[in-house]
This record gives sequence, structure tokens and C-alpha cells, in this order.
Amino acid sequence: MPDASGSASSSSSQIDHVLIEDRKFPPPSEFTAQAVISSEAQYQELYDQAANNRDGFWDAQAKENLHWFKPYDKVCEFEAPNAKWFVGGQTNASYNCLDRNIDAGIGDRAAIIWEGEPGDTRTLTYRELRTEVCKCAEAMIELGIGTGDVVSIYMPMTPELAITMLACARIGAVHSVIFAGFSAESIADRNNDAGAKLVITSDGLYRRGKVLPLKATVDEALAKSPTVKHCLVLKRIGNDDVPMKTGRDVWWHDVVDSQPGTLPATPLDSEASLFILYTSGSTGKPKGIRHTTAGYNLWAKKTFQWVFDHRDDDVYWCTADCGWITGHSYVVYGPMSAGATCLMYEGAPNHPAEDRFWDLVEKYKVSILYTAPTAIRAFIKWGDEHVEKHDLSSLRLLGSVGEGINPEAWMWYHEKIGGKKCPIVDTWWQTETGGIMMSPLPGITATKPGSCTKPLPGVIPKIVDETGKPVEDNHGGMLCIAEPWPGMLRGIWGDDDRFVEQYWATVPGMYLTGDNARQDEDGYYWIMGRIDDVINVSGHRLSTIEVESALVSHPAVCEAAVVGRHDDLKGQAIAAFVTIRDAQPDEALRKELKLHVRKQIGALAQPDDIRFTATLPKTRSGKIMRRLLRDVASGREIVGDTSTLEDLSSLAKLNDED
Ligand code: 6R9
Repeated sequence: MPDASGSASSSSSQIDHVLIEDRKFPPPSEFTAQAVISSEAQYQELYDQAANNRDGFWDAQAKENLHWFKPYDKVCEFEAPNAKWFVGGQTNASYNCLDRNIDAGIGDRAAIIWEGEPGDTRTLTYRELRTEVCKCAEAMIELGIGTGDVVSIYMPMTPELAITMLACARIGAVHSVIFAGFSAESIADRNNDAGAKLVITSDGLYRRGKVLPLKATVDEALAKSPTVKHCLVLKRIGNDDVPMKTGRDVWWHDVVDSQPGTLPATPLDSEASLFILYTSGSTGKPKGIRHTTAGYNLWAKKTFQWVFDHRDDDVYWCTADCGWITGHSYVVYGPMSAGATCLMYEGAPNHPAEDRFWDLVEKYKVSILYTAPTAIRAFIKWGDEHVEKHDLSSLRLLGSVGEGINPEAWMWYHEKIGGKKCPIVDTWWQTETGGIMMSPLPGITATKPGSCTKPLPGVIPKIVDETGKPVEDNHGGMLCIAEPWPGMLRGIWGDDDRFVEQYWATVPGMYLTGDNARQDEDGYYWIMGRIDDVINVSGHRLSTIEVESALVSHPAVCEAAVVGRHDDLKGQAIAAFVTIRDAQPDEALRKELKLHVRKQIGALAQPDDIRFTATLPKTRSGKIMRRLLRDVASGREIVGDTSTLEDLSSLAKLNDED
């Protein structure tokens, strides 16, 4: 192991890389033999074509992969920060996800296989799904919704959630999906920021056997949402005492079910807004990321096909909620444009028991599973016995998204879930990028636990320091993207200044991701965490993920979050919050963990404080909210917006610690 304190000779803006991970896993030869991209040369050719002849490459892809009601005049117009793709053309994302598949002869293939938390099930073929989408779109038109109008969707993970998204897309309405765990305040903020005209919700949702009364929360929000004219309510729970406001609220079964279900898709400009998705910014105030029709749709489809090596007989399951970008791109638009069969599950992974996911994998013979490190770490904590009860041999490919996956969690996923035979694709991307930007290609890339490996065709990453100069290999710096790509965000809804300032002002001409990364000697990329999360100890800049991964490699630790707090001597001291299993949260363990990190990566990275906690505060997509932990670590009051917290009670628990 390297001695970080001895070898760190960084300039002020570089980040010291301290954790060594040298395990490498080549793809199994059986996988490579049948993979869509099966040779390094094939990848290199695609990558070079996209890099050297961007417009020619994407022109061919757009013609092959999307339906065009009207051909475009120009492939790409880019003057930073503004990009337009497939200028002058007309297409429709709902058409590409539904009609195009039906016309291609796969209308009777299952599009959605759904299971509710109580165990109820439903399967919709592509043809059936189109009928449902058309009915919903027809009802929305009756409610006065047209092209360009914003529709907020606050729904459980039922087929109707995908149906409403695609129904908006069918008529050019702009959807804004709001995660169905958010407060009335958050819904009202989003309605008002976007000027939403319609809210679609349900009478409730099931979560760990309990009912969450969604409509009641929406009612509270609507009292403060003057732009909203109607509320469309799906009966999911069968809850009859839902107050319905006359003239405003309508039941789904009254206005949707009786529609003909034949509405043709509206031809829409390539650059018509497809959706807004609110994501938290570093300052806390959520921002509405805007994506448009053609470029986003193409990016979601191609990245799905490249990364997940999709075949006709796959049963694909992305466990993400549609309230997160992962649900947009890899539950709905990507897989459905590619004609995939998608499993969709409504509820919690531990209801009725901790083996629910593995029960689903076995029951539906899932072949591709895409989930998040936060879930993987929870499974580890719950114990291997829940996994071992089930036959997971249908799995052939595993994916991870949302955060860096700690090498220990990667190894567990590889061994216990993948049976050592499934490649793992660690996919790095953002709400803003629309789809996956860096990932192994499962048939060709030798993976290293914790690295998202290489960029996909069309992605030109650069790692730079604060002056925009490239950093040396193996030193961390700011990750930027140098060229436009079809799936890139087109702006922040209603806030052009923030768009420029946040993404384009720091390094002129390049998109600033807000993440730090390093590139190793094999050209592999390692994401080191958010720029704002870097800890500066005695002049050495350390990445959170490396210290966290060192902690997680101790058998007693399930999860770790590391933040900096002020220290008079060192500038910053390292405070670590850890959740543990099968161990006593005592002084001896504290000491042991400090020494463990010291041994793994060096004295410099040894945490000053170790705080044991039952849970960590997380966003809806499972990201640890280090901003809040920084406040806790330095004894400050919690400040800023907390609307993206999944479990507020975890904060209270943290405050009670120590
Ligand atoms: C898709 C999604 C984006 C941020 C991103 C980065 C982190 C996502 C990651 C990862 C390391 C990965 N992130 N995937 N970090 N390795 N494979 O998560 O979008 O919710 O907008 O978050 O998540 O920090 O910048 P979003």
C-alpha cells in the first residue's frame, strides 16, 4: 500500500489519489462470444468515428434508430452552452417507444411486466401499452393539455407512471416527474417553478405494507399551486374517502378508461422539450433540468443497447424509481425504444422480507439487473442468507449507478449476485447528461472494482485543474466533457444564468460535470466524488470515496460517509460517519477503524472522528447528503433545502449521536 503522506506532491488544484485497487476482471469468454460489441476493435472504430466525424456518425445513428416524420436539415448546431441536435426534424419519443416496435412486428412482446408491493401483477405488451398511452393522452387533451404544457406526475411505480410519461410525450406535453416521497412543499415549488397545468397522482401507494396517502399531499400542494387547473387521480389503493374537488379533480377510471385509445403521435420538433426533472444543486435549491426530444431519445436508446448488450430474449430490470433520471432513461425511454421487456416493481426491497428482489429475479428470470450501490450495501447488511435462498442463474449482466461503488460492495455483487459469471457495468452519468457517459462494455472491457472504465462513443472527457489545464495521470481534477453529445441537457428551466454559471463558466467551452475524477495508467476513469466534497488535510486534497472505500473494506462497516470539518492545525480534519454490522459501536472499534484506514491508505487519510449511526441521510436516489453531514460534523445547525432527503428521521438520529 502506498504511503500517501510521503508521496503526495500535488499542486494546489490536483487531488491526491491514495487508494490502490489493482484487481482486474476480464469479461467471461462465453459472454464475449455472443455480445453485441464483441471486440476492442469494434468499440475503437465506433469511438473514433464519433470523435472524428461527429455529425456523420450521429446522422447515421439517428436515421437508423428513430422514426422521422420530417427529416432534419442539420445534425448539430453548437455554440457553448447552447446545443441543438437534428435541427428542423420532427419525431416523437412515444412513437419511437411504441409504434415503431409494433410496426417492426414485436407488438405482442411484453413491454412491462409489473409486480405491485402486495404481490398483484400485470403484463402489458407493446400493443397494449400503446392503447393505454393513447387513452391517457386523449384524456389529457380533454383536460386542456396540449403541446408545451407542463404536467407534474406524482405517482407510485405502477405501469400508469410510465403510461403518463409516454402520454405526455405523445402529445408534446412536458412531464415533470416528482418522486412520490417528496413533501407538499416540494411539489408546490416544482409546480410553480415549471408553471404546471395538470398534476397526475393516485389515491395512495404501498410502501413496506403501509399506505402513503399521495392525494392528500397533493391537495396540500395544490392549495399553493395557482397554475394547476386539474388533478387526475388513479385509484391504486381503492381508498374511497379521497376528497375530490369539483371542477378540478377527476378520477382516472372516469376519464381515461372510456377513451378510444387510438390517438396518433404528434410530430414534434427535435428540440421540443420532452421533460423537466428537478435535481438538487450544490446550493440546495432544486433546478429543473430540461431535456428535449430527438437527441435525448437517441442517446437513451443507443447507450442502453451498447451498455446492456440487449438481446430479444432478455428480461431487463432497472430497479430505479421514475422520479430519478435513471427511471426516465433506463426504465422508460432507453429500453422501450429498444423493444426490451422490462420488469417494474412498485415497492420496497425488504417487503415482506429482505429477499424480495431475489424472489423477483428468480420468479421472472431476470437476465439483466441494474441497481444502485446504496441498495447493494443494504443487501450486504441484511445478510447473504436472503440471497442464497434463491436461484439467480438467469442473470447474465449486472449494472450499478448513482454513486461510486466501493470495491468491497463490487466484489460482493460480483460473487453473491453474479455468481462470478456476470460482467458488472459501473455506469457513470448524471441527470444533466441524459444517459450513460462512461461504462464498461460488458463483452470487451476488463473491469476494475470501483472504476467506470471508459467513455462511450461520442463522449470526450477531460480532467483539468482550475485553470483549465489537463492534470497528470493518476491525479484527480475536475471532470469536463469537451464536445456536445445528443443527450446533453438543454438548460435549467427558467434560469439561463444559473445554467451558464453552473456548467459552462468555470472552464470555458467545456461542460463542467461537478465531479472530480482521475485517469489511471490503462486510461480508465475513476470518479472521486463531487468537487465540493474534497477534503483538504494539511494541503493535501483527498477524495471522499477513497477514504470511504477504505472504511467499507473493514468487515464491520456497511456504509461510510466522510466529510471535512474545520481544524485549526490541519485546515480540515476528517469526520467519518459509519453504519456497522455484527459489531459493537465502542471505543475499541473506533480505534480499529482509524488504524485500518491508516494501513490501507496512509496516515494522512486517517479519520479524526468516527461517528456510528444507524442510517445515513440520503437523497431519493440513495446518494449520501454530505452537505448535511458537514453541518453535523462541525456542530452547525442544518441549513439549506432538505426536500431531496429520503428519510429525514436519519438526520435526527445523527444529531443524537456521540
Ligand atoms: C445517474 C445519476 C449524478 C451524480 C454524478 C456523480 C454520481 C452517478 C456514478 C456516480 C461514481 C458512478 N454518480 N453514477 N459516481 N460512479 N457510476 O446518478 O444522476 O442523480 O443526477 O447524479 O451521481 O457524482 O455527478 P444524478
